[in-house]
Amino acid sequence: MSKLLTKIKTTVSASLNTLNNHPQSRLIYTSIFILITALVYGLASGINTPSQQTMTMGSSAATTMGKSMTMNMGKGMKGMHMITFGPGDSYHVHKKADPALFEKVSDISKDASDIPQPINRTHPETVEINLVAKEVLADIAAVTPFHYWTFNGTVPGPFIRVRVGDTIKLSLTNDKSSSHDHSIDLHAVTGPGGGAALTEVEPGKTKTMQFKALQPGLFVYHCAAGNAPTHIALGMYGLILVEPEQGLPAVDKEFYLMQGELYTKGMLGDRKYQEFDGFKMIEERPEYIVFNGRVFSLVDNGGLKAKVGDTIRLFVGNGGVSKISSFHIIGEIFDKVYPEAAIGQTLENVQTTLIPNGGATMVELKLDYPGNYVLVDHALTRVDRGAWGLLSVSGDKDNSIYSALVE
Ligand SMILES: [Cu+2]
Repeated sequence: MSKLLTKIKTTVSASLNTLNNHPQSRLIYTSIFILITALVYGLASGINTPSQQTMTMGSSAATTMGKSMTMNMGKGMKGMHMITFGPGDSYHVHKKADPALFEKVSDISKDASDIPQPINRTHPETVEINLVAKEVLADIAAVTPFHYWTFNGTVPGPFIRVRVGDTIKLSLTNDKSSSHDHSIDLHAVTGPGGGAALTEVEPGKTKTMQFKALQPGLFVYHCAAGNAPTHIALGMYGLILVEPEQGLPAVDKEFYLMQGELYTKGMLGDRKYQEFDGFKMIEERPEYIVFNGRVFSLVDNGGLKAKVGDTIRLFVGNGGVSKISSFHIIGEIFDKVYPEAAIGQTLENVQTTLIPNGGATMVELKLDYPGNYVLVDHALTRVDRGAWGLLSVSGDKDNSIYSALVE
């Protein structure tokens, strides 16, 4: 490489000697020399050992920050893996999956009312749960299809309801159309990995595990196949309620919602197919922050509906993978909060409650006044990214509670 540079320098110097009396031409030749030298050094630094190459990724996140991502392309490795320092598989780029290969789902969002009935029995039982890991194509927003990875075709996955002391036999089938292995880690499990290693399953196969629900609470479950945050960010999460022995207090209605983030190559609002952006994910810069999988999932037909006098309970989880939710209902106060969904001591008269990533909360409230109440993550710019829904309450107004004063 140094011989090449010497030759270039000699050639340029010879040319400069003949142009001694032409300062403008000298300037041009000097500029050309600097440019060629920079190019040669650039090429030289790109030639590394076969096991490692430095690549500038096409991600807007990476290029905006002027970074280059070092990718391990070692012999025998599948695809390209980002060099990271976690215990599991790092974020990696596979050959692009063709979106046309996956089933198109008209609505990715889980119905917030789709919750099993409270458990009435007073003794533990063995409960069988069957889940399907299914990759689908669905809209994040109008004309914005995305390749979601799900449990049972919705985000979040099914609400699972068992009782403390129950033995759960859980089967996870990975749909044969899947592009990846999948698994399930339930935070209700006591045992290393929460079930992940026992259930990691290839496309077209089923694995079954058994666990005992030792403690009551409302727990997140999620896929933990590598790279786990990728599988979660693509939609593989849900909630499992382990009821205490005496059950939860009776309410008129229960609802199920989960906040989650979507990391897309395009910007918020881009109306075309969106590829997943793992670099935005590792930088914790989601484009969309939503409830139940997509924008407007809890609005119009998907909105929560109740009437004045009802007592309601909301099971609210946070799939994340990065943002803590500051859950709030505009114009309401939570009568009771089970902080972090712990079943034990509750808080009363709470305005906003935190939901950690991979965590949940339960809130209860009696509805006293009709109208539309907006559910939000009170980090309010997230509302513009989709993090809101509606609780519509029908019934008669009590002006002593809330009314305009005419002057
Ligand atoms: Cu998965």
